[in-house]
Amino acid sequence: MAVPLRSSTQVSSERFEETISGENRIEELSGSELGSEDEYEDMGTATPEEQANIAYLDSVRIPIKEDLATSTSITQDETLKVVLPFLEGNPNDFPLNSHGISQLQRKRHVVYLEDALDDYPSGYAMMDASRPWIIYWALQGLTALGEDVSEHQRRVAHTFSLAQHPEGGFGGGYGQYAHMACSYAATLSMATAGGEATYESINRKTMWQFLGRMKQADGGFTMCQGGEEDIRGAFCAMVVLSLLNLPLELPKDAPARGQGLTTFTDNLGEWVSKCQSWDGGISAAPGNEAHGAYAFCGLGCLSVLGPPKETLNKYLNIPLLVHWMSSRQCSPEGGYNGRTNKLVDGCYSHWIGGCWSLVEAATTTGIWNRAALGRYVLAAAQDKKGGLRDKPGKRSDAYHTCYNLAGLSAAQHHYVYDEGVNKGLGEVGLGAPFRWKVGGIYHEDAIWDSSDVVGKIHPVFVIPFRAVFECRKYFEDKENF
Ligand code: FPP
Ligand code: K
Ligand code: ZN
Repeated sequence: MAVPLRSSTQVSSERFEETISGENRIEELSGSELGSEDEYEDMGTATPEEQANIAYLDSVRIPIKEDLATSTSITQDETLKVVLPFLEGNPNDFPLNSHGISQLQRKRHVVYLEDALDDYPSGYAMMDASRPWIIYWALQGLTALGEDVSEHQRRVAHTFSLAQHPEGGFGGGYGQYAHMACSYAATLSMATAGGEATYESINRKTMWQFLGRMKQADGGFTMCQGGEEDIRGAFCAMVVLSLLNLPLELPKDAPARGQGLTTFTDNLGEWVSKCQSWDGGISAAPGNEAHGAYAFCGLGCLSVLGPPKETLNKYLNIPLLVHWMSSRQCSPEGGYNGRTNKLVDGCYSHWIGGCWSLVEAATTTGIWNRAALGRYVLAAAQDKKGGLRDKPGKRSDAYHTCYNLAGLSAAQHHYVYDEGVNKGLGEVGLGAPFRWKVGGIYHEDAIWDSSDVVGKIHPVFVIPFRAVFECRKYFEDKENF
């Protein structure tokens, strides 16, 4: 892709240098100043797609900068230097779609994720406790790319039968203590792989007892016995209870019963409410700094608890949350950061991008740029070696592959909460998440072609819709544990 005269990279990078050099800041930021007509004529033989990319970046303003350099402003400047070339040009030499953006490299990512499900060298031993996560990220990423993962059913069931703790819940592997995050990732993995034998390998009664031991008197959940209480626990517990159709009554021996609680949902909405911080975001626990990953957990938890329109509006200040979420979309990068004054990162394509689906079911509309997010994922987050990444210069991994793709799906699909969906399923007991459907795919003003559209992903459970409905149906049809 040779661009004679003046490459797109040069055009915007020069402006970027000018901007960070500190002179004429305000003038440079005033829209039309960013690109004169002459410069477009200058681009000579640049293709229409390349010209469109340059025009796009010229329309995206670099925020007003102060003279004071801090470690925050310095790392942000360095980040723009590594990201911009991928938005302006095509350093990966990927084939481009009809909008001049890198096509979704399905094959490379499928090979990458299949490999992530394979053996690991000894250096990865420290990752052993994260095995359920790695399996979940890989399986979920593969389904987002359109792959059938049912061939992995037996391996998945076997792996998790070893990681299941005799007293309930899942650990990272054989002999490890049960943990909320492992139980969440294990449940999602098994639901995604599907199949009766896989479902039957889950001991739902001891899982229910494990979750009962995690419930706290203030309404929240701990991550493990004696461990930290945070909003991940609240979300993971709700996901497992709902997908496995477990009873909402606390087990007889649940410690929280001693403090007057009787159900898993007692005081839960109130506890999540306390996690919304002064700036509108949601934090791990009351009083902490708001963060994208915890925002998704909070919204997900409330979206399991009941219809988002009811629960989100009841327990959260939505206008303030929308302001905080909108502020997370980085300009000109297009992707999201996870918290104020931090850097764009592909995983927040989901942790924040995915929040919009839930928030938009509770209020009229979100305030975000779907195309800009898609642009970041396709142009900057795809790794030439396969898999997706935090940002250019970082290695791809299963986590960033899964959540970049989930975020891309959120940008591309209109996920709709509809009371009329799935009549007969989820009529009692945490049934709200079974009311979602796809309303349509965004194509107008989009920067993706049909072949760049990833699969539909359930906005609360972040696994395929089919897996969600089949799993819940299977456990609704069972008489008891
Ligand atoms: C900050 O890391 C990240 C966190 C404080 C928490 C992240 C938590 C999750 C991704 C998972 C939660 C979800 C579930 C379902 C258990 P950082 O300081 O390295 O990154 P940053 O600079 O982008 O904030
Ligand atoms: K990060
Ligand atoms: Zn990340």
